[in-house]
Amino acid sequence: MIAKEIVPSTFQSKSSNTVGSVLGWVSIALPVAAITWAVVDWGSKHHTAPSVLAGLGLLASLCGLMTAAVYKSRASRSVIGMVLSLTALVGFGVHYGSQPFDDSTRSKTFAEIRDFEAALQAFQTDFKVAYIPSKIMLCERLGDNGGNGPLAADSKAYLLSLFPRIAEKWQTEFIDWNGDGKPSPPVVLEGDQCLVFFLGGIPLKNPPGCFGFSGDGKNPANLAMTKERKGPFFDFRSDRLRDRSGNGFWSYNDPYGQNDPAKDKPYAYFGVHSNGKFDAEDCASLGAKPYILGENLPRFHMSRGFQIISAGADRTFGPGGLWSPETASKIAPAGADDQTNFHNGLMGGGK
Ligand SMILES: [Ca+2]
Ligand SMILES: [Ca+2]
Repeated sequence: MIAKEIVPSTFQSKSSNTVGSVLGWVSIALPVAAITWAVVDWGSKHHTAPSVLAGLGLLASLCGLMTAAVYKSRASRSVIGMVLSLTALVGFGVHYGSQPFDDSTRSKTFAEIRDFEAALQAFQTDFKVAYIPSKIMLCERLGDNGGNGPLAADSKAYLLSLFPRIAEKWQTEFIDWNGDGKPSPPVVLEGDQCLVFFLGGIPLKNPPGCFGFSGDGKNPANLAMTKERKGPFFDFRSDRLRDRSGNGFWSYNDPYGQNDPAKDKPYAYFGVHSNGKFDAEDCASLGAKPYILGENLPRFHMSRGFQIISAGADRTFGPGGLWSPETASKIAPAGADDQTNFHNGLMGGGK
C-alpha cells in the first residue's frame, strides 16, 4: 500500500482523504453487516438482502481504491472491504448452491401428493373398487399366473375386478400390460410402480408416457382403441417417468429429482391388500417403509387407505416405522425432510 508519508504533499487533499477514508470504512461495514445478517438468518436460502449489502460493499471498496489511486492516499481499508465483500458474496453463493430446492419445490410436492390422493379416489370410483394394492403380479398370459400363493391369486382377482371381460383373451391370447406389442414374462410391481400403473394405465415409450386403459372392455391394453379410455388419472410428466427396475413399468420421480437416476427417488406408495392390511415390504427394492402408529398396535397411519411418501430434498427415504407428530423431531435425519399424505409438514416436524 502507498504509505501516506511518502506521498508528496502537493497530491494530498484533506477532502479526498476524508472521502477515501469514509469509503474504506463503508466498504468494511457493509460486508460485515451482510455477513451478520446472513448468519442470523442462515435458514434462508437466497440471502438476497445480505447479497445486495455485500455488493454495495464491493462497490464502495472499488470507489475507495480509485479514490486512493487518484489521490495517492491510503487504500488499506478499501482492500480489506473488498476481501470481506467478495468472501461474503462467495459464501452466499455456495450456500445457495448447496440448497438447490426452495419452499416452492416443497409446496409443489405437497400439491402433487394431494393430486395423487384425488387421483386414487377417482380410480376407485371409476373402477368401483375399494382399494388399490401396492404389489401386483402382472401376467400377460393367464397361464403364467399359476394361482399359487396369495399374491398370484390376489393379483388375478384384482385385475378381473377392474376388467371383468378380459378372461377369454387373457386365457387364449395375452393382455399386453407393458404395451410392447408381444407376450412378455410375468412381472411383480412394487408400490411406486403400482401407483403409476393403476393411475397411468398401459406404459408408453418414446417418449415416456401413460396411455390409460383402453375402452375395449375385452382388452384394456388395446392401444388402437382410444375412445372411452379410462385414465390416466394423474398428469404424469414425461421427464419424470422412470423405469427403475428395467421391467418396462414406470415409477414417478418426485420434484426433487436432479436428472440423476442413481439418486433421484420416485414417490413411494403403500396401499392395502385384499385383507385390508399394509405390507411394509411393498417398496422393498426402493428402500422405503411405511409409518405406523404403535408397536403393539400395528396400525399404519391411514389416510384413505394408503401412504404416499416423498424422500424429500436429500432424496433418501426415512426409516418408516413408529412415528407421530409428537415424536417427529426424533426421526432419523434421512426422514426429517420426507413428505407424506398423512402429515401436513415435513416428517421431522418442519413446515
Ligand atoms: Ca408385452
Ligand atoms: Ca429424506
